[in-house]
Amino acid sequence: MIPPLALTANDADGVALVALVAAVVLLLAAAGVRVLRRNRRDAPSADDTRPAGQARPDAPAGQAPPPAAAAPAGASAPPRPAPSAPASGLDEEARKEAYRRKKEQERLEKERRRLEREAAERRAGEEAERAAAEAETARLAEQASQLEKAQAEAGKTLSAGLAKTRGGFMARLDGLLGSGRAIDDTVLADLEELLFTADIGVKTATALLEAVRGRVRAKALADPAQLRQALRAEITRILSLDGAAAALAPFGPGAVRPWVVMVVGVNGSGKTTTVGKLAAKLRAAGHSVVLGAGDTFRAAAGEQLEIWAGRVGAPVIRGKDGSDPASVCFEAVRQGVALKADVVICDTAGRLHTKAPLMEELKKVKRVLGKAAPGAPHEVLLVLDSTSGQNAIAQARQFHEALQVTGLVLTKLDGTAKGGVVIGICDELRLPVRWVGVGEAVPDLRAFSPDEFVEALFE
Ligand SMILES: Nc1nc2c(ncn2[C@@H]2O[C@H](COP(=O)(O)OP(=O)(O)OP(=O)(O)O)[C@@H](O)[C@H]2O)c(=O)[nH]1
Ligand SMILES: [Mg+2]
Repeated sequence: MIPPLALTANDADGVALVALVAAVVLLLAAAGVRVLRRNRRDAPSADDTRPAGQARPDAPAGQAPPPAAAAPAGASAPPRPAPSAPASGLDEEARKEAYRRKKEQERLEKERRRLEREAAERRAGEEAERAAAEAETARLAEQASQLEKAQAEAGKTLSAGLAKTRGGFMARLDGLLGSGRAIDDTVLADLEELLFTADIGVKTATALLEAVRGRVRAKALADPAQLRQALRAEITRILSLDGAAAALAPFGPGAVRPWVVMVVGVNGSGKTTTVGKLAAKLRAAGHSVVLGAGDTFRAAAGEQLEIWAGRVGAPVIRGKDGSDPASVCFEAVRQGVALKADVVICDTAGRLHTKAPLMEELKKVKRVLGKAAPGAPHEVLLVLDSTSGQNAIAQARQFHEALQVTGLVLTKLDGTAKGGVVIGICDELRLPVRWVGVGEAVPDLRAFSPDEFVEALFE
């Protein structure tokens, strides 16, 4: 049973003490709650980027933010997050910085590419300029070499080849006729002396003199220019054999196949060289050619012809040194027939024409050629060295007597002032000059044209 409540004085003091302690505890608890609340309010939320201590913009003015929800009872407290506002600000700054850096890198990359492109364009431009300069240099070099080649192919002009003759006989003639003298007997006497020493031969010199003398006496030639013109016309007439068909006929194969050419002349006149040059010209004109090394007398002659044959692409028939030249030439024609060649050219030995055995040997070659092919040889070419002057006329007469020469080749005109010999030979022998040699190269063998020759002589 509970006793009735009756307090003594001591009891009253005890109660008052307990009440005081309770009041202090309550006050302390209230103060603790307030501190806790303030702490909660001051702690920024994860998405709050405001600076610490600043009120949320959506919070009513003067109102403290609501306290965070209390953690469920019994749950362990989550790790306290790092203050979120400074971390977020740093990320943003880092992102902006990264963006700025990326942009800067892009700009630098773009700049680098632009510089690279410009450098490449500059290099390409320089390269193109260099290539153009090189192409131009090459073009000029090619042009120069073409010109050189064309000049070499064209060979010496006839005018260049006759320079020495012009400087001799023609210079003296011009000296005589260019002095402004009236044409009288003294001039004719000087002209006579000049013609007789001009390697054209006495007979031809006399004929030329007589042709102008009559006209001077008839007063048909009044001045030196007219006399010069009259001489020129007379020389042209002699060189063209008065237009004889043989003089005008072109050199080369006609209807006959193979067309056989026998080349004769004294030693060293230029026979083998002429055979080689002719073969080159005929080959260039599209003819097939067979060569016969009919000079079995001189050891090196066969090799010399072989070199030409190799150069022009023609077969060459050779015999042993000292073997019968007629049988070598016969074999050459036989080969020409078998190969259906257009032309057979036979070289021959060139001992002195005064030696009877040479002429007999050549006559035999000619006879044998006729047995190898009907009508052969179709051309007997006499090669004369123009430097031998008057001697060439004597040689021509003897060769013609023995072999019935059909055409002449005057070689080495480039090396002599005695080019006038051509006039004498044509006049005395009435044989057509087929070719003239004005140098050692193939193009230096030039087809003879009376007009061209006289033009080059009188220019
Ligand atoms: N300058 C010049 N030299 C020439 C000409 N024709 C030939 N020659 C030279 O004359 C020399 C003799 O020529 P060849 O062809 O060997 O004379 P060849 O008549 O065959 O001589 P042999 O076989 O010994 O009888 C060579 O050095 C030739 O290059 C010419 O028109 N002008
Ligand atoms: Mg020879």
